[in-house]
Amino acid sequence: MQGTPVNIIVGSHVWVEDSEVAWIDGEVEKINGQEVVIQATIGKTVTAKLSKIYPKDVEAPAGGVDDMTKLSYLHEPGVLQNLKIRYELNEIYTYTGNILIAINPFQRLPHIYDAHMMQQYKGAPFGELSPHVFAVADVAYRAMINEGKSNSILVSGESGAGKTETTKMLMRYLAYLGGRAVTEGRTVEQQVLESNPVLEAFGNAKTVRNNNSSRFGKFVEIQFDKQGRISGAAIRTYLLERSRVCQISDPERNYHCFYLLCAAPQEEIEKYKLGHPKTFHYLNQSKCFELVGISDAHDYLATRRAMDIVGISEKEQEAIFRVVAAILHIGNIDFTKGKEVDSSVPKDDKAKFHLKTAAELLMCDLKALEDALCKRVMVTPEEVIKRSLDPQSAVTSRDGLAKTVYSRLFDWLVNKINNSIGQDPNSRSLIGVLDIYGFESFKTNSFEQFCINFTNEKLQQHFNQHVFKMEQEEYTKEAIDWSYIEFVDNQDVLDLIEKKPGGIVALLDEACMFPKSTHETFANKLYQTFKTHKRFIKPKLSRTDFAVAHYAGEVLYQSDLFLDKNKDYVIPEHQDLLGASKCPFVVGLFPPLPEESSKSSKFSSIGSRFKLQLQQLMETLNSTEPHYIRCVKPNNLLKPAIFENVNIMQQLRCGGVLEAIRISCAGYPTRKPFFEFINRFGLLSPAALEGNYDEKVACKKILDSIGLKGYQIGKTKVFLRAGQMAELDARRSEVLSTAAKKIQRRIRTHQ
Ligand code: AOV
Ligand code: MG
Repeated sequence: MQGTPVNIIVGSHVWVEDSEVAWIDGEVEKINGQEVVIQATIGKTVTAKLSKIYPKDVEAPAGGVDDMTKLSYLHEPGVLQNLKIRYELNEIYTYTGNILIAINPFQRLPHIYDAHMMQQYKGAPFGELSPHVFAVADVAYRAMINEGKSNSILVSGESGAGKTETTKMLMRYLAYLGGRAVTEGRTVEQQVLESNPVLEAFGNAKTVRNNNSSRFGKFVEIQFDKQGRISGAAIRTYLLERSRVCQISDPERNYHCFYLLCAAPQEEIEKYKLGHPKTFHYLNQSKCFELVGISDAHDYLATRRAMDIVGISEKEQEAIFRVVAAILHIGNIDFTKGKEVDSSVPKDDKAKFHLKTAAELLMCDLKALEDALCKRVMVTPEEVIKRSLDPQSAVTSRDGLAKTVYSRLFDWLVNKINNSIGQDPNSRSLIGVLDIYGFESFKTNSFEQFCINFTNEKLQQHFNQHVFKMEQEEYTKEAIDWSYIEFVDNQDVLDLIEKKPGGIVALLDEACMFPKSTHETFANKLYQTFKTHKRFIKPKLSRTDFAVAHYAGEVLYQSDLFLDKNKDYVIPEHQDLLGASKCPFVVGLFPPLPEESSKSSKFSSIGSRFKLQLQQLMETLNSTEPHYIRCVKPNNLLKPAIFENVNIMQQLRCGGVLEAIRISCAGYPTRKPFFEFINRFGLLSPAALEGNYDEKVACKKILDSIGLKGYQIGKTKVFLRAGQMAELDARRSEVLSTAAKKIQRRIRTHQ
């Protein structure tokens, strides 16, 4: 960030770091060498190192500025203060150049998304109206129409920051711009919009961080025809969280659809033999069944309506919910030891009832279902034998079945929606909207966090390159030399993860293919291979954990489940069972495997497939003009009007906002139009303003008069290096105070 200000003097207004609230402001009282004593406005006296304090812009507008690049001092405390002032005024959007920062209001702000607003933003030049998601969508749309080039809008931020809400707003605005005036039946844009509630019902759940947390990543590609009307769409999804189907902890919930179905009209409850969510093992591991302010019964009907609109037939809907109900019943099949050694059987009548119901709903053979759960087929050279599973293994098998069925169901929905909306082969260009999980670092981090953080490294690289490019463009426009701006890339972390051969993903695949591997041998292999890698850390006290120094911070990963979670493997018994269902819908979820792979239990790697998906995503993004929206979660209580400084600072860091500012600081972070510059600093060199002066020449004279080096004069603005604004201000205060003293002296001599 901005270099150490050398021009701090007694009386300067400054920011000083504080462990609790990140930054506090105050006035310099004393300077002893490198030590500065500051009288903070909150009342206390603080002593800090000169290198740790930053100048405060006392002339900053009271309501903040709508673009960070308008700040006179571009540094962390300035950025934070600006966001805070604006948030208090319910101005949740702020630009940093072309990046939009959106702070979750956690309340419906009146009118900011209504039809009138949409109308106002339509075609308005960027930056003319207050910062808004509509403005970003509008720029993307105009750029697409005018240049015929595809655009993308990348929305990021941590869980609960508002990505999905932002995405929906963007889609609504694009549908408004690209919709047809006259509608007959279902329109493409309507279908695109209604895909959201359907995907949310099956892919979202309440978590500790967000009551409506998306448990998958999503890239929606909206296609437009020559007239700029929406003509097709494609939805790509990434890594649905499978484990949630069987395992949840208080106070979270499972996927919404389970609760919706339990609140369906009585007729359906009877048909699917359902009851209160608390009667199902997959739901009652948590005590949370209801969401405040949400009616599951209402949402069930709303989901059915949305399904109608996206083109899922009545019959298909019936099958979908039948499968959802079947999963709940599967979860209630408990096992106990059977007569033979290490075998298992349904525990009691209740377990038998659920087994029978599950078989009926999936329309498969009852005995075959029981066997698929409790037995494994062993093929030896002599014979085929059925081996029994102990109760513990039967439960694992059962949960495996539930997870597989659910994830297949989710994929089916995505496919169906895509087919039903349809792609436009003649589409001229598209706008892609990305709503993907932000950087995660929890107490325990597993394979999922690894993939998520890998995604974020990829996006971060894309972001850096873009920001860097934009900076260069601005310099070129003003005819400024930018040859000496450098920035540090995160390519080394990406190499560590995805390099082929030898990256972590490749080593994980190797471990998965080698039957004797365990997470210990895997971890050891990592330790050996990356002994000297700057981004890889072997923690001292662990034999299986490893840490990666990501751009947003270090994350410690627990390797225990990496091998298991990387294997995408449907147990052949499960495949055979459901492939033989009498319900065409269920069979459709389990299409027959190609001859070869069904014989051997060939492993397919989730990590490698995900890597490939990311590669494709990056290729798509690289062929578009990107726009960035960084969502910020102001507090962890999910409540309005609470602005937690330290928390927000951390997110700005992780989201690359500070990095963008850093890149900008590496060049010329402060830009002032000539007339503004002269207004503020003319008094430093009154001679420069004599007579009929040229603004450009005057600016140069002022700067030279105080011996500043390295600044540049553009076509319309002065470009200052980091810290130079502070230097100018310090000189200005000196001049002002000398002038004041002179006046006082004069008054005294006259008295
Ligand atoms: P996320 O998508 O970023 O989290 P959401 O978009 O689901 O977060 O937002 C979380 C909640 O914040 C929403 O349910 C709303 O209550 C509220 N919210 C967000 N944006 C707004 C807004 N512009 N106006 C009013 N309320 C808002 V996750 O999916 O968990 O990463 O996986
Ligand atoms: Mg979301």
